[in-house]
Amino acid sequence: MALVIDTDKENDLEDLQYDIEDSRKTDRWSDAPAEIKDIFHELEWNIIDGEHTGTNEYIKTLLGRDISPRTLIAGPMAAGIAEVGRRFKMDEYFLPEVMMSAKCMQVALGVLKPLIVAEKTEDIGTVVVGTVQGDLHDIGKKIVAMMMEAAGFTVVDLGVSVPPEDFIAAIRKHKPRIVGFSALLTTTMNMQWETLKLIKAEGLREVVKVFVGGAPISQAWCDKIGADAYASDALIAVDKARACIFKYKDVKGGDPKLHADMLVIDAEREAMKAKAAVG
Ligand code: B1M
Repeated sequence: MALVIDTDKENDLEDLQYDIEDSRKTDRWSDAPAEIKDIFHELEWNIIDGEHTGTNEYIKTLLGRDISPRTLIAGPMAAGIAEVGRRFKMDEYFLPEVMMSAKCMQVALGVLKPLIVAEKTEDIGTVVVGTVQGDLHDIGKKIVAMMMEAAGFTVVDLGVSVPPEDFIAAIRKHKPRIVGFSALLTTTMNMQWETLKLIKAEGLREVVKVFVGGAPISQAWCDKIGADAYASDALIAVDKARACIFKYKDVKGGDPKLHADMLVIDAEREAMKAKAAVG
C-alpha cells in the first residue's frame, strides 16, 4: 500500500525562496514521515541544482519506500521545477541552468513512465497529443501522455513544435477520439488556435474533441478559441478525457453542450477538494 502524502498544498514557493539556502529544508510535506520528507527535499534540490546524475538514485530510493510515482511527480518534482521557473523569471537562473533542471525531470520521468503506464488495464480509445509549433517544452505534455496511457488510452505523442498540418495528418491516420495541444509560451499559445482553425477547415471538428493545456493556458483561452476542454493538470485532463469516452461519447467535438459538461467536471473537483479540506 503506497504512502499517501498530500501534494495539493505544496505550491507556495516563498519558503524555498527565502529561508532555506543553508538548511535546504522547508516546512513542506508536513504529513510525510521525517525521513521521507528529507529525501523529498533532496530530490527537490537535485532538480533545482540540475544535478541529473543523482536524480535516479533519489527516485529509486523513494519508490523503494512506497512513495507512488504520482506523488513524486505532483510533489517534489513539481515543486523543484516550479522554483527553477521562478528563478529564471527573476534572472537568477539563465537558460543553461533551466536546461540542466529539465534534464533531471526527463531522467526522473524516464524511470517513472514504465511504472505509470503499467497501470493500464483496458483500452478505451486513442488520444493524439503534441506541443504546438514553435514550442519545445514537453515535460508537462509527457506527464499528461503517461497519465492518459495509464488511464486506458493509446497515446500518440507527436512530440514538440508540431505544425498544424501534422496534427491533421495524425487525426486522419490514427482516428483519435481526442486531440490535445500543449503550449508553454505566451508566444506559441496562438498556435493552438491556428491548429484548431485548420481542424475546422479540414472538416474534422466534429470527429475529435479538442483539449488544451500548458502554463499560460486558461479556461478563458479555451472558451475564446472554441476548444472543448481545458485541463490545468494531468489528472483533470484524464478525468475529462475519460468522461468524453464514457459519459459524453455521443456528443460531437465542438458541441457547446460538451464544453459546458467539461466545466461541470472542474466544479465537481473543486467541491471534492473543499470537502477534503474541511473533513
Ligand atoms: Co522555458 N519558459 N523557455 N524552458 N520553461 C517557461 C515556460 C517560462 C514560464 C519561464 C519563466 O519565465 N518563468 C517562460 C515563458 C514565459 C512566457 O511565455 N510568458 C519560458 C521561456 C521564456 C523560454 C524560452 C523562450 C527561453 C529563451 O530561449 N530565452 C525558451 C523557449 C524555447 C521554445 O520553446 N522555443 C525556453 C526553453 C526552455 C527549456 C528548453 C530550457 C526547458 C524545457 C525543456 C523541456 O520541456 N524539454 C524550459 C523549462 C523547463 C521551463 C520551465 C522552467 C518549466 C516548464 C515545466 O516543465 N514545468 C517554465 C517555467 C514554468 O512553467 N513555471 C519555463 C513542469 C510541468 C510539469 O508543468 O508544463 O505546466 P507544465 O504542465 C502541466 C500543466 O500545464 C498541464 O499538465 C501538466 C502536468 O500537470 N498541461 C496540460 C501541460 N500541457 C498540457 C496539455 C493538455 C492538458 C494539460 O492537453 C493536451
